Formats: sequence, structure tokens, C-alpha cells
Amino acid sequence: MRQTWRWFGPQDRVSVDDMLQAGAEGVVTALHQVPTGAVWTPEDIAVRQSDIAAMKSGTPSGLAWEVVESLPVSEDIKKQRGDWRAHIASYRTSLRNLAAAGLETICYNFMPVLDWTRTDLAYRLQNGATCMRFDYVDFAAFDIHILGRAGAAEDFPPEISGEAARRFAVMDDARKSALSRNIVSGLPGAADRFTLEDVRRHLAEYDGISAERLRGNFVAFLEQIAPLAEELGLRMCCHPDDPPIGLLGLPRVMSTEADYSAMMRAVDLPANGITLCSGSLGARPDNDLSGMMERLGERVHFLHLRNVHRETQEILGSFYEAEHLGGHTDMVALVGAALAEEARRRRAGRKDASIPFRPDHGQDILDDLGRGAQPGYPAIGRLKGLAELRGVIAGLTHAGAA
Ligand code: DNO
Repeated sequence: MRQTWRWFGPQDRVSVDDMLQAGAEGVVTALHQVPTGAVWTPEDIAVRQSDIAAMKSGTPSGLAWEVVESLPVSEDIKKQRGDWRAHIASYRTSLRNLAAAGLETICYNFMPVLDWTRTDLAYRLQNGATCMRFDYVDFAAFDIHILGRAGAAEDFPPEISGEAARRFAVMDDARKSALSRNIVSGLPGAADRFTLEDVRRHLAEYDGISAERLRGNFVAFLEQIAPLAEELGLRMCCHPDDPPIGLLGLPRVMSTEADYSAMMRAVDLPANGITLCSGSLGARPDNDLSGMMERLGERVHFLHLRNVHRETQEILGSFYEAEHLGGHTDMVALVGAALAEEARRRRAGRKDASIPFRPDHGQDILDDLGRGAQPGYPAIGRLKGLAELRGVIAGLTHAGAA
């Protein structure tokens, strides 16, 4: 398993030197500065590659850009409105440019409006560490009482709406604005530029777009992209919905094994693949992560290894991001299933036998507290996750392992 590390570019407070010392073998990044829908030019790609190649001192880092996360799909493509055809043309050009630069693995998602969604970005655990959390009641309070979305109250079970009303009644203004800020952090683009009005406008544009229709638009996108990716030797891998449930009345179509199977079958090419994110999918108790790895593993081109502690047994519920080997996902079983898939690939002579994974998210611990890295992406919390995962891999692959 290839040990990779997400980096947000030169402005990331976790540097190339940091990731090297954490033990990363390869880098996951994107041209975050390029607006969604525009072409990623060979020049911009080359600059990012050279940023990665050097340490602070100028010494070669020995690291390379190995996975793109993400080449974002525009809202126009998801809705098939406005400039969607031009955006697909740009997407295809970007793929050609990435392939020419030696990139092979391209992660993206097809979540409308919101990407990942949390109610707390720094939820304090008992030991003083902080992590990201999704509190379903807080989310309902936001949706029903702050955003004031029509029909929102009916979208939640009555006990959740009731609890949300009680909680909202005693929420002070500071908490109300922090909650709104946290929730819109997952919006594409710079989170702090989004107002509640922007969110309402985005949501309104999905009026009349059912899950069925979104699936159709997704297949249309894949039909334009996957054959080209195949021809270019690229592996596209779709990230799941995070959390894997409908939010704000928006359709979400990549939340379960059945969703993935349907999309894989709809455009049945190896290049049409999966980012198996154990943290996103693991927020639902009915997603069997190691089973998904066994059954869909052939198409898993990238792994996000992360764990969540679910606070309820319901499909719709609260959770927080646990340590990598804590939480409800059996991480050892999942890594075991990934290693078994790699063995199958080696036997089949596949050149992508080593699957890239990254320690996804991490709790803020020790000097992370106060460094102000991207939410979910601290240096030491991720280093700890990577070290633990590396220990699992070493244990499972040791010649003497049972
Ligand atoms: C969150 C990430 C996601 C992911 C995109 C992929 O931390 O895992 O934002 O990068 O959904 O397109």
C-alpha cells in the first residue's frame, strides 16, 4: 500500500519537510487556486510538481505528486445547466494535461453544493485533543431555524426536530454564527465568502433535480470522461458523499455500496473507479467497509483511511472523527481486505497493484493545537494515524504473521 499525504500547496501550514518526516512516500494535491470549470494548464501543473520536489533548504525531497485530489466537477456539470458543456471540455483538457505530466490517479466527487459537512471543526475530546464532529441535532437547528429552509422540519424525525427547536431557543449569537460558518466550510470555493443567501441560492438551483436526475447527469459526465481516462491510462476515483445521507434537501447519489455498484456498471470501465473513504462511508452503520473492499476492490484506485465514532445506531445520526484505530470501523479488517486486493492484482499482473492510501484527517494533538492547519489536516494527528496504519500493514504482511 502506497503511503501518501494530502498537501494543500505552498500556503499549507504543514510543509513538504513535515510530510517527509511523517513518512509520506507520495503526495496528494490539487491546483486549489484554479477556479472550478477552468483548464489546469501544463505550466500550473509543472509549478506544483516542482513545489513538491524540494525541501525548505532546496534539497530534493524525493517526493512526487501521485494523486490528484480533487479535479472538481462544476455545479453546472452536476446540474447540466449553463456552461456545463464547456466545463466538460475543460475537464477533458485538464485530464490530458495531467496525463502528459505523469499523473495517473484522479479523485473527484459528485456531491451537489456541499462537499464534506460538519457542525464542529474543533470538538474537544476528554484528553484535550480536538476533532471534527457532525451533530445531527445542531445540523437540524441550522437547517430549520437559521437557514429557514422551507419544508426542512419535515425532513427530520420528529424527535430530532423537537430537540433542535429546544437547542436553538437557547443558542447564543456566537454559536449560531460559528455553526453556520462550520457547515458552509464544505462549500466549494472559499468558505468564508459564502453567506446564508448564497447557500439558499445554490439550493434553489437544485429545485426539480431529483436523485434520479442527478444520477443521469453523473452517468452523462462519466460517459464523456471515463473512456478518455482509459485511453490516457488514468484512473478516475469518485469520493463518497460525506456524510453519506441527504442534506438540506439535496439529492446525494454516492452514499452506499449499491450507489457505487450502479455507477460502476453504468460505465463499465476500469478507469471509472472508487475512492473508498472509510470515514465518509463509515458514518452509516449499514455500510460494510471491508466487504465493500472485497466486492468492489477491483475498482478501488485510492483509499482514505479514517475512523468515526457513531453516537447512534440510526443511519441518520451524530458522529465524531475518532483516532484511526478507534471508532466503529474495523480498520484492521479493512487494511487486510486492501492487502488481499493488492495480492489479487499482483497475481493478475496489474501495474496498479500498490493502492495509494492516505491517513485521512487526524485529530489535533500536541503542537497541532494552535498551528491552524486546514480543518482535519493537522501534521501530528495525521502522522499518528499514518504510523498506526503502517503498524497494521507491517503486522499483517510480516512473514511470521498468522
Ligand atoms: C475532506 C475530503 C473531501 C474530498 C473531496 C474529493 O476532507 O476528503 O473534501 O477531498 O470530496 O473530491
